[in-house]
Amino acid sequence: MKVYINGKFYEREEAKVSVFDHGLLYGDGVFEGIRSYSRLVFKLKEHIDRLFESAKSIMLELPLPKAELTKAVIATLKENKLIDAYIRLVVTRGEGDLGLDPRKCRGRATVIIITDKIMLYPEKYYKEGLSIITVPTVRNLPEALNPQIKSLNYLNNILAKIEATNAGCDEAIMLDSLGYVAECTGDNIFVVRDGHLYTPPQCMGTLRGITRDTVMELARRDKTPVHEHVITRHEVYISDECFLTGTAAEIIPVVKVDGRVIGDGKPGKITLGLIRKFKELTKKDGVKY
Ligand code: PXG
Repeated sequence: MKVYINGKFYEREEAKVSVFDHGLLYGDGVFEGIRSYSRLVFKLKEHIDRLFESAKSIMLELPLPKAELTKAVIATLKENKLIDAYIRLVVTRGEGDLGLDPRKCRGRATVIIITDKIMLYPEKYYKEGLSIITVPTVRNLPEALNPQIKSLNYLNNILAKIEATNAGCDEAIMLDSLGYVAECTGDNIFVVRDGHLYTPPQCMGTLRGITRDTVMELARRDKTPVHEHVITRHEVYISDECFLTGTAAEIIPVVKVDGRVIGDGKPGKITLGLIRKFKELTKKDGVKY
């Protein structure tokens, strides 16, 4: 497996960055998780755009333009002869000294592209659905570290994940600072009620997920009404269906939340329909390599 670092390919064992890299020292950097299906990179433009937006927000200048970065992703996939892949794009502030000041990194951001075989959750999760809980750790406040920034500092989500696994659950619902449902640790959340789809708006503690956007588009195409609206835990409990969306998980049904059975305790009809349509889309939509 070859890893791209700043324009060169390195064997996995040789793919290293400095211990003075501010990505390691401070989580100062941004990232994206992308997937390719049958040599088609799904929503590559959207991921590259979001990476640049995250970088702009933290005043991190990428050493290469979008077109070059796109080419580098494709080159890494080809170098590794991957057909179905998971792609991790990481940009750190670069090597500096022990001080916080990003100026010490002299604008030399580190660009890393790791590609691997596709990560799949166990099939049983998709068939039977997940059991999840709400955890005490609330999502980062947008006015502190905006969840729209996919930064390398993921401790907020990691703490929530730890709380979920401590309780024997696979995923966690994170609330925003007002107590509304924000999202899960690495996925967005949707509920279905009376044939309508609801997901929290992106303005509070919610990342504007690319899978989330795709699912909303697929549902609207199908004439299913979609609402970006605040959701309370109560509304999750009494929903007919619930599911999570993310690049890694794709669309995954949820059948139990905080001990409450959702709907009839099985993945719902609308959820299963969206899973099927999402699969069809990934087979034909994407950047070819
Ligand atoms: N919310 C958060 C907090 C995320 O990190 C999503 C939603 C879904 O967004 P996309 O654009 O992927 O539909 C994410 C994405 C992991 C992992 O290992 C998760 C993400 C990225 C990389 C790895 O679970 N998150």
